[in-house]
Amino acid sequence: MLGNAVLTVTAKHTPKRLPNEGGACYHGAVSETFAERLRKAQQASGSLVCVGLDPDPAKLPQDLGGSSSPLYAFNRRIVDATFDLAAAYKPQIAFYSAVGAEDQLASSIRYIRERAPDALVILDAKRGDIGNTADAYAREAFERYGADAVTVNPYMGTDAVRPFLARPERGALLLCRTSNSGARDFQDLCLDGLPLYRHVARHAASHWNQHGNLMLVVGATVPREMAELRAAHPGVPFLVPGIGAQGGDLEATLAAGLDAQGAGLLISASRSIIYAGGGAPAAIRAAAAELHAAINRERSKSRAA
Ligand code: OMP
Repeated sequence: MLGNAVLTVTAKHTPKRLPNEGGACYHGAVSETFAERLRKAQQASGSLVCVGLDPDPAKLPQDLGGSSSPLYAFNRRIVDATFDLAAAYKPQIAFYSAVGAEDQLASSIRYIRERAPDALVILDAKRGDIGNTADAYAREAFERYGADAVTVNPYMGTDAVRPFLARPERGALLLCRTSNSGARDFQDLCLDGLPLYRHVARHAASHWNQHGNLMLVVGATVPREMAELRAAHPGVPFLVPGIGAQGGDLEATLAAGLDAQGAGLLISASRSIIYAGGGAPAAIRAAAAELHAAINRERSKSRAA
């Protein structure tokens, strides 16, 4: 029973393979690839923490109520409190566009560049549309906002992801097995003996990763699925949301997802860090420091084992 849901089905097939050149092509030499940027961000900070910048206007710290740019002011506070603890920041675009605050998103990204120049900026926008629209979305993420990477929904296939992968110095983070409860509705469906999310990972790794600039999004709420994905794709880095407010198991996540070098993950948390102690700077820092320390304890154990 579909109720009033609308399913959109198109008649055309998308090409099976990603051409070497195409879509929003990268022109010229690359000074640093996305894979190198990721490694550098993790090494410079000694951290796998990604701080999610999801500022809900209804939950802003009271002392920022009088600011003319409250989202930006809050993000500055978060970045000041965490700049030496985070390998990445991940603003979720909806929190800005919903209130017409794209300018505050752009200012926040500029501030991250000043305060934490090695940290990655991941624009969480979960894009994915036909080729020319996807191309515009890629320009929005990489040119308008200057993000290092963007989250992408691969459901529409090759032409929908191609523009996000065409620049070797920028990354595409593909939704694979997401953290939410509804993920099982489709992502876990079995097809030719494998769940759909394993097909996404396999196709992405074998057809879409020519520039090594792809990560898979795998939730901390599903460590068993993460372990399967790590075994099948030992060299692909994962973005891992679901720690903190969603109740993901950090220890199980690290056991499942760390790669042979004790890295290969960005562990993302938003609400549990930014609203700690009502958004007081010391509490934000303490929450990020606790996550950072807990991750690094497990990494040391895994290296010693
Ligand atoms: P917290 O639950 O507050 O840590 O926020 C999680 C953030 O990660 C939100 O911005 C979500 O949109 C995002 N997210 C998930 O929660 N689950 C996923 O599977 C994927 C994402 C994402 O792509 O970032």
